[in-house]
Amino acid sequence: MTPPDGTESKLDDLLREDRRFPPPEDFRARAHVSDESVYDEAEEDMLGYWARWAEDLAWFQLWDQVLDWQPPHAKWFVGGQLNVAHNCLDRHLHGPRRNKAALIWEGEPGDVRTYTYWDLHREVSQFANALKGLGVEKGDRVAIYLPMIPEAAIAMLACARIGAIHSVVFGGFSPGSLADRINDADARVLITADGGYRRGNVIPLKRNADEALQQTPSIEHVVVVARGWDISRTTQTTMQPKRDLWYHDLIRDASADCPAEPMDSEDILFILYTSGTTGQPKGVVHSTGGYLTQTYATTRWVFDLKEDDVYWCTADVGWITGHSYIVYGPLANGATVMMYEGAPDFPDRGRFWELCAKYGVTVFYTAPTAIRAFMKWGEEWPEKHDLSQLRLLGTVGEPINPEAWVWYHRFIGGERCPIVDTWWQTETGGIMITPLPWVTETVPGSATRPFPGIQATLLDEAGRETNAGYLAITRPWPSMLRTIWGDDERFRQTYWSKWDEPGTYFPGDGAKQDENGNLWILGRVDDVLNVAGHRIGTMEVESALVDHPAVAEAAVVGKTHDVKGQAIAAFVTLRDGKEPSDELVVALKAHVAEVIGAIARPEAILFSADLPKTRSGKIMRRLLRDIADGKALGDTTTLADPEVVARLKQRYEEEGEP
Ligand code: 7RM
Repeated sequence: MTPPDGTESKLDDLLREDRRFPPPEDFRARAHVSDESVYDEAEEDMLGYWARWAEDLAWFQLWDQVLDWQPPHAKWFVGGQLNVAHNCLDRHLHGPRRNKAALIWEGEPGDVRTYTYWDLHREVSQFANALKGLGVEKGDRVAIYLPMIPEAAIAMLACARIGAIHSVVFGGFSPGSLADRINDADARVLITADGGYRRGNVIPLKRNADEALQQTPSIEHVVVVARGWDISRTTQTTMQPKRDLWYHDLIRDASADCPAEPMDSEDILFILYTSGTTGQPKGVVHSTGGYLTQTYATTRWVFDLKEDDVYWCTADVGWITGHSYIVYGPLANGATVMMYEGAPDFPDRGRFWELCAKYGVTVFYTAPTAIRAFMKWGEEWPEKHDLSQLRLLGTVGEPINPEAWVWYHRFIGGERCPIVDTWWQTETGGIMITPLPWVTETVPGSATRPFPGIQATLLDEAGRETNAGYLAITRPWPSMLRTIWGDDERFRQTYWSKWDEPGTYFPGDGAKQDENGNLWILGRVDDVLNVAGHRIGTMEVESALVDHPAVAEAAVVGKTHDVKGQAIAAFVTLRDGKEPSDELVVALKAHVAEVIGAIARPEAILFSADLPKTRSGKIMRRLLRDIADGKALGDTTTLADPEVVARLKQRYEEEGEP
């Protein structure tokens, strides 16, 4: 295998990690379950085990068959009927939970809204009726481009209620990226807002959407949420008569009586686009019964959520973590979910800890990149606030370095909170590899072992088991992706064709297993970058660069970054007659941000008259990564022109980061 750059030495450091953290006794004593036998029970009867989880949900019609597995296509709970919104809301209205806070939301400027389960059910039902009024029917696609406001969850649940398929597009994506996603899914309605707050600024979402809407013929209506009382004025929001409608106008007139549509277990719940190894993001398709079963189960066991917990996942709803662990998993559990709109350092670097103290957050789930930023800002920020309510911490999105883990444990968790390092992907829908905080002895940097019922192993190129190689999932799981929207062939090729053995899923990550059986996920082995926990395809950035009139060719690689994990470095060959300049560096960075979104803005751009290529014309990314990281050059004998690299490397060292 080709391990991601630097993983060998990184791994040696990791495996020297010998600190062990057994589950605290009091935590174990109060957990839903505390018995290790759950692993064996799941192994003995995998289908019975998942069926027992599914039985916790409310079904309109029970399934006839737990699993129909025709690799790579799986159907879970075949013949069953249920509705996700019904499970997340209606089910909780009959007992004391009806008056419990489902959602506690704080905007960046400090405005607060709390929705009980009753409130949330009412507003979701009203909005569901409003969508119906706009002609949205079961199976139609609805694009959602919203900031982190309650309406994001409401819109998702409203779609689920009527059987419309939502496609949430992260608010940081550009108009072009939004348009691509709308067009790929052929969405009829777009739900957006006049703006959203980020680090004291207003992101003009409707203005971006208007730009996207120039090239999205399928959109019939745009629903606009008025985020703040003066945002529309500052962002100069304009409404196109008939097409554009204010959310509050629709809600005002809508009935709160909207029966939940009975959905087939395999009906599609949502599409979520994610970066792959080509320039085109993939529309990952998730269905209903299996997805809800696994997100429900993992939320319950990994976060051990109880009635009195206040649970906060800091992800954005535009990512899978927001779908599964802000909205569906926690609400299916009847939990109280905290949601925050803005940046962690606004108005100061203590904002997250202030929020934890203010709302008494007990379970906190974030990303390693955020933890590394907190570390850098210093422990004086968390120390200013009372974090004594916290009882469990989680991380997701990228490998966590042991230093960050230990810092998180000490300064956020007060050395009393277990940490769950959860490995999973957009494609897996739910958590796959994770400690169970009530039984697992954790090791900083290791996601430990598969969740009960999940089977993962490490394989080499030839498909032989190994203790260092590619991560592989060797059995179907309920929340697995069902296909790529409109491209089942790509689904087969990308995930199910790496090895001959049918039904072996290739996630694209490298991993090692230590002598205790703990898994250490090392990161991507394909051309996908992980920048601050966001997946970005090198090809996407390359296409955006080549789209600029001055650029002939571009090669993009990840460069080690102490906070973001990886940063984007681009090697660019200019067209004849174009000269390298500082202005062009600035212009190219801005161009990429404009084409894809700010998350894809390269950190470093280096001009080069030529790029290192193999004799067959493939760009040698490994060498470019070495150069970007300032490492010694690897083997260059397969290069067409070894001189190219030597010159590039010398220049990079002389000029440093432009
Ligand atoms: C949930 C999410 C998926 C990729 C995945 C990995 C990396 C995620 C961990 C991790 C090491 C972890 N979905 N990744 N979690 N690597 N340890 N606990 O992040 O689709 O956006 O990204 O993220 O490389 O393939 S995602």
